[in-house]
Amino acid sequence: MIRFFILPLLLLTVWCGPVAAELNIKLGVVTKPGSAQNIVAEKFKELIEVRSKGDIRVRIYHSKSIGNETEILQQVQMNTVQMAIITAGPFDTFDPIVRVVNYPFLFRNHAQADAVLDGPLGAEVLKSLEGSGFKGLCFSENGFRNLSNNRRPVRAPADVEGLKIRVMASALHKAIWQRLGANPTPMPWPIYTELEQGVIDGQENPLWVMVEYRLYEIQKYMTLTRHVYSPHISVASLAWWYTLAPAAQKRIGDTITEAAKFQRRDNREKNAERLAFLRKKGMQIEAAPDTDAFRAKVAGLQDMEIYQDPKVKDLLARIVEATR
Ligand code: EAX
Repeated sequence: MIRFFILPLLLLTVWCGPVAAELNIKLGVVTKPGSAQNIVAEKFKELIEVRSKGDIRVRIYHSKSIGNETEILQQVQMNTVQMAIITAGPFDTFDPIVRVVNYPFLFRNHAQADAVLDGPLGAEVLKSLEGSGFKGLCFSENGFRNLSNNRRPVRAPADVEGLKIRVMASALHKAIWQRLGANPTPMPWPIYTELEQGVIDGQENPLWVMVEYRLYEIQKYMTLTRHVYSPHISVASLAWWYTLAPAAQKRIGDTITEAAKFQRRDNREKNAERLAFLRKKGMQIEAAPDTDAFRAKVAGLQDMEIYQDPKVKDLLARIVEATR
């Protein structure tokens, strides 16, 4: 008797088991919902879950629930987290190649940034990350970074003198603010409390950060310095990537790129509105700083030690040429 029941049961398990070839992706961002990184992450999740009919599932870990950006990247290296969307700055300690995309006053506008980053030069940056265990997938954006502080209006580099400015974990960002005469302090994101308590006078980030993290509550002055165009890089764990079938790799790569492009458009569309909002909240905004003076102060930065790796130096030279 029993045999008759067991056979169909066995067949059932055989049929049902492997059909659900589910891929579960843990994706990390440091920021909270509403942030630039989260918009990429949520778009990616939405698109890929629908298109794979649930075969690929994405769980987003955000709001520092699995650590700061450096710590998330370490988990991606170990494949305990499969994907992440991380500001280019903190990649600096893993691969100095990112110093080329964070070079000050490199890109004049968004179109130029997109052309370089989505083209062969950007592809070289992504490829280089494989040396540190990351599969570089695409660039989304934080945007152009602006200085804010709570001490005084800043129009020219002389006004920056002695300000304590929080910077990302990046040798380049530290060097930039040293050159500008500030007192840069590397610190992981977020930094609201440190600003509020006056441990630091200021910080630098794109407009969306001022709004989403409510920095207008505790920072009186902002200067549209646009000193660095700050991308995020979407990465996958290389150890995990190698285990995927080519079709899955392609689907993930294409979908995250689509999400990144969606986010860049979305971010840019909202900037005018954000600026108006920050003004309304009482921030004093210097919209026409002496950019030439800032640029002159950081000129020659490519001759510093941080650019001496031949591969980095060579790629920087070619990107500078492409953006002339
Ligand atoms: O993405 O650390 C930083 O300044 C980043 O730009 C911030 O996490 C927002």
